[in-house]
Amino acid sequence: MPRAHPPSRPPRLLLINPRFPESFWSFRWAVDEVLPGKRAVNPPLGLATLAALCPSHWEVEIVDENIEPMPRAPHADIIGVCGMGVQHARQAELIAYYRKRGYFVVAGGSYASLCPERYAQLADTIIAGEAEYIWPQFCKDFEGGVPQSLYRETGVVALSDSPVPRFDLLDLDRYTTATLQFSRGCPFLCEFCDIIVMFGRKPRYKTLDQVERELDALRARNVRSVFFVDDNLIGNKAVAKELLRFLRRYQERHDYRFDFGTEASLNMAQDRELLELFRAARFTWVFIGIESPDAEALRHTRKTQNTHEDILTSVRRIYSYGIDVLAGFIVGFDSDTPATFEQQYQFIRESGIQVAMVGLLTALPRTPLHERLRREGRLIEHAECTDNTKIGTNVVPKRMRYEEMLDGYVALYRRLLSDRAIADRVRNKLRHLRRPVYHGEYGTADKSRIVARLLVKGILRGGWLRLYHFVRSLPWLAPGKLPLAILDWIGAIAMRNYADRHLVPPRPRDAALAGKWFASFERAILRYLRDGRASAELSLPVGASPRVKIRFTCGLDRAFFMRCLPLLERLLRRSRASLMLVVDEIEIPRVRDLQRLLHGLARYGDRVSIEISERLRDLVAVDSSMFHLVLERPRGT
Ligand code: B12
Ligand code: SF4
Repeated sequence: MPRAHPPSRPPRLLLINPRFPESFWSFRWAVDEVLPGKRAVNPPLGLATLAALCPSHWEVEIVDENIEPMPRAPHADIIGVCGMGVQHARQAELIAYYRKRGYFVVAGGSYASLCPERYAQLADTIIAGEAEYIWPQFCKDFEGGVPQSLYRETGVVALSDSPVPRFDLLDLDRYTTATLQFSRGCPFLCEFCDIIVMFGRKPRYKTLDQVERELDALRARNVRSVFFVDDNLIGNKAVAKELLRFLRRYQERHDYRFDFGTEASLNMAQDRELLELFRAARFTWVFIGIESPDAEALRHTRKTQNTHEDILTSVRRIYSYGIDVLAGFIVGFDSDTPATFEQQYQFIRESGIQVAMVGLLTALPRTPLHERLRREGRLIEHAECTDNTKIGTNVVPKRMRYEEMLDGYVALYRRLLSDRAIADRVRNKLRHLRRPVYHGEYGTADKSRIVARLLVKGILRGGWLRLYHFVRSLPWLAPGKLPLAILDWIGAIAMRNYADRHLVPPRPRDAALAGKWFASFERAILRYLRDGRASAELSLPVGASPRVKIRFTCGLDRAFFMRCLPLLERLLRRSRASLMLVVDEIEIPRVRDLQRLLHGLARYGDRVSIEISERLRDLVAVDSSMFHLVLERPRGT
């Protein structure tokens, strides 16, 4: 298809959500091992909204690479790829791949909105900002054969103009929770926040009619759990109360069909009417940016809304309405010292907050924090800063050394995710959380399956000590609280599992183990190595886990693949090594053997990259939602 020319039939648009690198928010262990039939936490709501903004005669499809493979040669004229900062590398890879194959490629989403200049060399068109007005303009221009390279929203989008997202294009059964957005923007002034840069400080709202239509659409798709992805649902309390009253009536009419959750600021705790309404509408949890128990740090970062009352008192008041609290915490504020870690630990433990997302202070582009740190010479210009829960940031702390901050951060997580601390938090929460709104959104059969999996794969695998802490944390005399305790353990073990794999320095024993393993691997496939049918390399980079690269070429037989599988599996099971498989040339009958090999390695997919020659790409099916399927090296990255 010629780029930028109008097709003779209605355009076909494919929208792609690139694979996320794993983070705490992936809750990988819970999704893979415990929750029946799920592949990811939330669907790409931005893409479903964009799909609804297309002219009605356009054919639109959505592919979420977090639950299904990316298509190699889709029937599409335009490909739109979204992305947060954490997805940028994969987003860029996908854009380059599709562009090279002649598709017209558009980039959009959170990161393109915040820094469109990073896409200038990558995409044919960039959509920067909310898409409600600029996307229809692009569609018109595309059909007219004159698409521009950049569409930037500079005005204010009225959310009453936002359509009901095309939920029908999403496979909602594969996600733990569906999403819906009521408002954008937040009235507060937190110095590090990019939300107010992107969406402004005057919250904008959809109408209740729109919310009703979206809920009806979700109900029609059998959804039970809904996350209101507002930046701050109570940005305007009067409007929030109206919404909650509406939701209460909606739930009454529909037999309390939904469990809701949302993000809100801590000042919700000081309004009892609001809390009562949250409870009545059946909000089971709320995510709050607490950031720090230290008032000085909060004042410095201009988060003064958290300083009106003792934070523990606020959290416990929310609990007293039966609503669970998930929270974000930050270390690295200007007033933070090495003593801050202990203070954060004690606060999180006492508050009983189980899903405590602790992140390092990160300066996102265009935020006031970014400007200030640059002025002060405390910005590490090219440091990776798209995931604040990784070990590393672009901020130079003021009252501790950078390394001290990283060490303290990792140690804080290790303490929080010990079996004892998990159990202490369950108990500390349930002591104050009376009459929980949450009863578990699954049916009886699924509930038993979930508990059985948690016990076998999570609790017993953790040994006797974990079993002991699990048992002592359960509310034996208050069975109504049991589902929440179970949910907390699932979330905590998922976070622990992530931390065990990602928040640890490379283990010297991995290098030793990989060295030994490699020698025996070479022996096992010696004859293939000798005549050049395969090659294998081991690298032991300083400060990183071992890497093994295997190249397959012509002349391999089935025995080779059968020999490789148990050996590779052993390497991945016993160490944190990563594996790169390069498939240059293999004969057609060997494709099935390769496929079997991949099937056997799927459970370690997050550490396995696969590069396949152009000729074989259409013959070997690689599920890019499981493995990292290497595409083109993108231009400009
Ligand atoms: C829901 C949400 C999540 C969910 C679900 C994510 C998902 N699958 O989509 C969860 C909780 C899993 C999540 C996790 C994370 N998140 Co988040 N998340 C959000 C939140 C609150 C809402 C996003 C949303 O659905 N909005 C509703 C839709 C309708 O709006 P939209 O996405 O902005 O889309 C509009 C336009 O951008 C455009 N558009 C969207 N896509 C596309 C694509 C194309 C081709 C085009 C043309 C246009 C277009 O059209 C839409 C309509 O106007 C935002 C905050 C926010 N307000 O954006 C943060 C946000 C996107 N998350 C963020 C971050 C950092 C993360 C994490 C990295 C946090 C962490 N440290 O772990 C993780 C990483 C993800 C992971 N590993 O799973 C940042 C991203 C920063 C950035 N600019 O890149 C945000 C902006 C929050 C913040 N304060 O900074 N997140
Ligand atoms: S309360 Fe949250 S969304 Fe609002 S400005 Fe602060 S960090 Fe941003």
